[in-house]
Amino acid sequence: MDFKKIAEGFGIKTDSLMYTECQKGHVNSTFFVNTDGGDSEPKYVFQRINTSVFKNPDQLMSNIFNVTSHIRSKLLAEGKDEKRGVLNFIKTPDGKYYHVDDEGNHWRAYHYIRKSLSLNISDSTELFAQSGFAFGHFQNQLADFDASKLYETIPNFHNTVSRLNDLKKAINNNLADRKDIAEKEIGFVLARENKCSYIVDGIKNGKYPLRVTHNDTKLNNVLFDKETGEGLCVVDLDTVMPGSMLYDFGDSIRFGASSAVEDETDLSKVYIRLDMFEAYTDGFIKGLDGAITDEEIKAFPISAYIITLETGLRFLTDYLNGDTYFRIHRPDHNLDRARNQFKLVADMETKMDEMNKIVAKYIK
Ligand code: GN1
Ligand code: MG
Repeated sequence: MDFKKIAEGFGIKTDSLMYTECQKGHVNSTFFVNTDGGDSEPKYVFQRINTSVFKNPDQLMSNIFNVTSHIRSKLLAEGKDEKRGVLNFIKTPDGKYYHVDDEGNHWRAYHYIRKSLSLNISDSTELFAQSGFAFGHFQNQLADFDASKLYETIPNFHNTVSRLNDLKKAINNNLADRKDIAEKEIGFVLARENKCSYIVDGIKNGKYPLRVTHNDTKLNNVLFDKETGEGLCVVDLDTVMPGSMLYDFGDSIRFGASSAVEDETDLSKVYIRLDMFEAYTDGFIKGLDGAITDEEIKAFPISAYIITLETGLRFLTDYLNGDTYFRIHRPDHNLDRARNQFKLVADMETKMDEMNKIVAKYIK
């Protein structure tokens, strides 16, 4: 890939360009780009959009520009630093949201937020509470955003029932001939299929309101201030769509309240940390600043359970299909990830009462 040419695609002219690849995402490819020479911080982030997942880059980027400009105007009105509180995307010289290179790859670019860091795992309850605040606040900033302006970038993204149906299809098709290897994991999901409709039904019957949600609230999608540890900015806006806040809560817990990283293979190290669960609950509710109902709070524990089950069964589906969706770094990576998520699910089953007790403190 010719990064200098890609930079030029965004009107960035430079003699010295260095880049490193970020290893965190499973879908797009992300590169930190330095144009100053030497060993200073990166200046830009370039991302190659995975167009087999995000099939309509125009709609995807239109969402992102609309959402970020909405948040920017909020920050400006509050007198906050809009350079660090929201991602600033760069348009091409002819006003486009992305650049297509000679090989047909779609690229977007934004300014790197200086003195920031992102984490795959943290032991700190304070930091995790900060991430909860950041995601809650993000939702709050978008509470008056006109949802009809948003395209659905991936239909049925958190529809756990349709995810379950995809798994059933993958079991039937057995494309990669791995059904027998994953027999135990398949059985684990099928024994819990009646749980999958909980949030979907709650949305359908009006128990949980539709809100503009982030939908991919992993700890590593919040940037922290390197010096103060304050949650600065929410990133990875590809899946901002109308949904339930329960998706956002649940996904944060499955990732950040786990005692281990998502692909840890020593399952004895994988369990849900209740102190982290409590810290996130507190930060998230504070960030939402009242924009939440008691019914939603009540469903926090079950949402963590369902989103963990959903993510595990998505990894399992991809394993059965031959690893065509999530980027893998070793053979059986998706099976390892699925096993890890199912260990968390099983652990949450034993801790449901304690989680319910924690959230009960927040219900009026
Ligand atoms: C993917 O690309 P990344 O790492 O932000 C996935 C999420 C999953 C997550 C599991 C668009 O997120 O839904 O929860 O992997 N994103 C998409 O780590 O499918
Ligand atoms: Mg993502």
